[in-house]
Amino acid sequence: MKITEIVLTPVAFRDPPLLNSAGVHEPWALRTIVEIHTDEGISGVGETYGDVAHIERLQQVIPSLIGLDAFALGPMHQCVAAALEGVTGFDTHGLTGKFSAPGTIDRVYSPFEVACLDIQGKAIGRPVVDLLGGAVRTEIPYSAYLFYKWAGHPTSKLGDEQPDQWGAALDPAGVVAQAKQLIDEYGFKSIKLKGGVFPPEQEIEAIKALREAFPGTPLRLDPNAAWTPETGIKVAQELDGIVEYLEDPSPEIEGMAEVAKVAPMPLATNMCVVSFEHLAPSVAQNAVQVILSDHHYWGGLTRSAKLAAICETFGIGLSMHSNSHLGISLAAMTHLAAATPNLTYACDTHYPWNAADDVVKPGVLSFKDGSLTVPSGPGLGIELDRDVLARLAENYRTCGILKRDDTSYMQKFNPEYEKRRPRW
Ligand code: GKR
Ligand code: MG
Repeated sequence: MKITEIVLTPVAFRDPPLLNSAGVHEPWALRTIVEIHTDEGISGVGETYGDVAHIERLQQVIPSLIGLDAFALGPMHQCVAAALEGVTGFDTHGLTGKFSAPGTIDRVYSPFEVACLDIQGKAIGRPVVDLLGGAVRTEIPYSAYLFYKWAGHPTSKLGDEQPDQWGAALDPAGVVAQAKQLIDEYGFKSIKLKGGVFPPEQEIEAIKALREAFPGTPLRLDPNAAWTPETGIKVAQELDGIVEYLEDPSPEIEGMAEVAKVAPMPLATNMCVVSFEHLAPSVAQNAVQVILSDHHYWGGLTRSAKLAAICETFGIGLSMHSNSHLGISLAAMTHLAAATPNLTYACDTHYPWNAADDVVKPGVLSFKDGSLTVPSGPGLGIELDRDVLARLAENYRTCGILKRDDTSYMQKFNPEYEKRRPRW
């Protein structure tokens, strides 16, 4: 089954003003929808980042993929590597770690791999989860992903924003109210708070308020490396017995290792271990005890399964990371989670923040009790909504954003703001 055509459609969708240690989300989030067509009339879809540098890399490899067999994933990875030869790594929109050349290859390869798995599943009439070894679970739990946020996007200055459907969350009461809203709507049974926005004492208070409001619900805090190891150790001690893991308290493998020596809970990361070459130094220093996998940069679903095997070998826990995304990614994450026995934590998802603009036709991806049922249709089991895709492609053409830049957007309203990691 030969690949005859690959179509990239960059899209932009509405995004609320979510705060993090690099600034604040802009009004539009970017993604790229990848469609692969074959000579047998079967097509598949994938979803990946929408930053312009990434789109250029995708374009650069497409000519070498035309004519490949849609089942030939190994050769496809080699073709991507060859097409990117000489390309050095680049940062991925400021929040996750630095990508070396091997990491960049996996990141570019991923959406093509997912689209081919969609094709393979359709060709044999089986869901993608069956291509990954079969479902060890059919209900996939996700966590309520809370963010400090402004009431809405400012129009000209901070303070003049029109509240969106979630309103502001800038203190413990606002964070608890947001958790209630998300849990009422989706039924989530775990909670993650994105931190690194306010001084650590305030974020500890927010976590304690969540603990009081939701006794027994697993909690996590992720400041995206906003703290020095010294601060990370203090926060870890304060949150002993309160969080199931502490995510990326401090920068780099060395910083995490320093915190891990003392922290009473496991440390998790999606920042300092982001490609296969980071695993050996991290294991050697026992820097992290949980890795947040993410098929968008670990090389698709099949290479994420390899990561899972390595984690199992070294006794490292496995969770799942997310960025602003649409339903194609959510479907792929759900198939992967269903096939990964040692993925024992509820997965992260930004989906509730962006669900109103999904390119996937409604029905298949609906949360019940905080979980998604793995789609049972062939391939990813989802269908693209062409009208929405056209609308989001038009947004991309007119929104004027070419790469995610949370820091510059924050500086528009707060010119003194500087991105600093660690900050406290
Ligand atoms: O969307 O602001 C955000 C998050 O901070 C995201 O960019 C992170 O990559 O969710 C991510 C994380 O867990 O670090
Ligand atoms: Mg994180």
